[in-house]
Amino acid sequence: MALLLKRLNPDISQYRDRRFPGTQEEFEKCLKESTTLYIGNLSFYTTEEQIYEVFSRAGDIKRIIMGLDKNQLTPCGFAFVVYYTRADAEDAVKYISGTIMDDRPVRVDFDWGFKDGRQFGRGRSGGQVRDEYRTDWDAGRGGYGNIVKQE
Ligand code: GTA
Repeated sequence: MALLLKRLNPDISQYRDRRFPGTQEEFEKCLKESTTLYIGNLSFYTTEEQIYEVFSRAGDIKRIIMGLDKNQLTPCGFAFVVYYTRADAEDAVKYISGTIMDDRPVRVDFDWGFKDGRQFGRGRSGGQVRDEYRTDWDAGRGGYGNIVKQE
């Protein structure tokens, strides 16, 4: 019963994609059924091969989509991993979240599903939004955040 309640909990992800083309209910339904995961807090230097190596431990991978800076077209610290089955995606969330890759704990989040265009950072500078606002130095993610760099 506890497991069932957990599975139906709408807080399956803290993240809400403001560009999702539907209602909150439709968004939550996608999250509960999807075989797509968002992998965050990656180093810009982590490769698709490394992601494959780690995430295939949870099951066969259908597709990996690297997140790209929309201006430079270089990796900008996230990826989508698509499994063939929901069970494998759930195992990856359970067992791979927090795994250290290139000295950083990766964040594994359920995702509503990949659509073309979602591979690009949405920050004004081309990378991820979080890298616009960061005030700390992060060598694996291009140094200071973009707003600090511009000051
Ligand atoms: N499933 O957690 C996620 C996730 N994130 C963070 C991004 N994506 C995610 N998908 C899932 N789970 O396809 C997806 C997006 C898109 C791609 C790139 O990755 O759906 P993005 O990171 O560039 O832009 O997305 P996004 O997601 O639209 O940014 P958002 O939600 O505004 O902000 C993300 C984080 O940035 C916030 O949680 C916060 O930490 C920081 N941030 C945002 N605004 C500010 C601000 N004004 N000041 C300080 N920090 C801020």
